[in-house]
Amino acid sequence: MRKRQPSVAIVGAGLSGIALAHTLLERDIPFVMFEKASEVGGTWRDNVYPGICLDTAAATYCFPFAEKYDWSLVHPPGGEVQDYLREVARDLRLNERIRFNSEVTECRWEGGQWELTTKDGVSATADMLVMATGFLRVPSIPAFTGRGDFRGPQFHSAEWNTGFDPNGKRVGVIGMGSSGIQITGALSQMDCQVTQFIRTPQWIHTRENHQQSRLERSLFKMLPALGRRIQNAREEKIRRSDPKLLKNGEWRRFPGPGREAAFQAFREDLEAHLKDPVLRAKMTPPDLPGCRRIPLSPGYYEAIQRPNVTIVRGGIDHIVENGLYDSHGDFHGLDAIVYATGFDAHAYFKPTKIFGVSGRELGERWTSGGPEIYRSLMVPDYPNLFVMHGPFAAINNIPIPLTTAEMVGYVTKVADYIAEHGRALAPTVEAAKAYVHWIQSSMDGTIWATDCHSWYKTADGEAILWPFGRQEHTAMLGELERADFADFPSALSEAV
Ligand code: N01
Repeated sequence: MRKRQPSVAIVGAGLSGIALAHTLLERDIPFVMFEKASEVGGTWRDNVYPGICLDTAAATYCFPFAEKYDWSLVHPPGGEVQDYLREVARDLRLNERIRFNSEVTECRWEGGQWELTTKDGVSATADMLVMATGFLRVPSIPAFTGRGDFRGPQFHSAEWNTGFDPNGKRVGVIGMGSSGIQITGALSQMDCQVTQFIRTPQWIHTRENHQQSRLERSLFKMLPALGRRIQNAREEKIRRSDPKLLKNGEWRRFPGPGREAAFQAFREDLEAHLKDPVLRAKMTPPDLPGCRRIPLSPGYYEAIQRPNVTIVRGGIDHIVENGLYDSHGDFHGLDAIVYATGFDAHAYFKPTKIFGVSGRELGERWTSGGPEIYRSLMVPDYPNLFVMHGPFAAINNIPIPLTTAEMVGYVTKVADYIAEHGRALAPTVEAAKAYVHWIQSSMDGTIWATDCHSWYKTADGEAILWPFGRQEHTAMLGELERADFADFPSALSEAV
């Protein structure tokens, strides 16, 4: 039997899909990509609200194979990140290989391979299936009473109405996650009245966003390692003077002096920025910092003290045709409502239906039985399936391009195995259970084990994220532990 490389179907042309495609091109592994939109970019294509910017340092947000040295700011606007992703896709000539406007609705393991069907009824087959569909993709708008009665424009932050001009309007922003903070910050500088409705205030990282100096830029270009060290030193200096101890997130993981010191630093920062005791009380979060992702905002505290911004602490009671009533019963007249109310962070690949060996649908299986996952990537009974950034993935404390590169490395290890042996692989139920147990039992003592509220947690309060650091991540995806897998017949073994 002559061996052949397995073919790969990638669903999603965002950051992870592009990273994987690059590696497959390099290794001459055949692949096809499906993208439901008309261009690449994922979250950076979809989120175009005013004020959007990258909240990690851009220097750590590049693909290792496409380093970029000339970002306008350390935390550049979202549009610049989207331009970067577009350019990388163009340079890799990916656009020729991506089936745009092609939403995959169903994937079925049939005859030792994956059969994919799109919304338009087009079908395709591949030996391996990678769901690179992102983890904050499905917007969530609570079922507010009366929402349908509102007469003005209303939309989710990730579905910004680009034809909407906020100037001269009374705009309500519901929510104070990273999106609500950035939107309120941007609107506060326009000629509009902004009312932000905050059910739970968050701690904010007020780190300065500066331009890279010419020296930094040239160093980045000529000597990437040295340039990065200078950048890190500068970031470190900022961290020391302005919320401290953020370097590796250790304080999130273990109680003790580190956590107390971080709490103290955030509290002092809030007090230094908000002198008015009423506003300060309104903006003081009930939870310790670190349970949620801490939004970066150099100017948010200044923004909410501008005369055109009003903060309402509390929930929404109901919406009417010209505004809304808050949970205190007060009416707020509004011309537009922005729902910065977050995402279904546990949707993963949904609404695509994925049927494995037993014919059971994966989304339904996870809903009824909890997330059964191995190394946050693979699933028992679903051979050669990879869910990028699946349950318990490191979406909180390690730059996404780095974790993505390690996941891509793992996918190729499996590809090598199946090319060599002509068999498909899925983790055993025991191996997946052991992985989930390892993570769950490691949550003890972390900030996520406290009674705090965050999109990292499910409705039942279970934290579904990676509680360790980078080193553990690298080690976890370093080796293919053959004993953890069951093998299955594959269409590859029919190859001649
Ligand atoms: O969403 P969120 P987000 N009534 O879930 C409120 C990334 N990101 O889109 O806390 C009233 O954080 C909810 O209130 P509460 C980043 O990882 C990155 O802002 O549930 N309010 C909360 O205030 C981030 O963590 C960038 O009480 C309701 C808000 O809506 C993640 O995306 C930029 C409500 C939701 O906050 C999500 O951020 C933007 C209700 N019924 C986002 N339901 C970058 O810069 C919800 N809320 C890279």
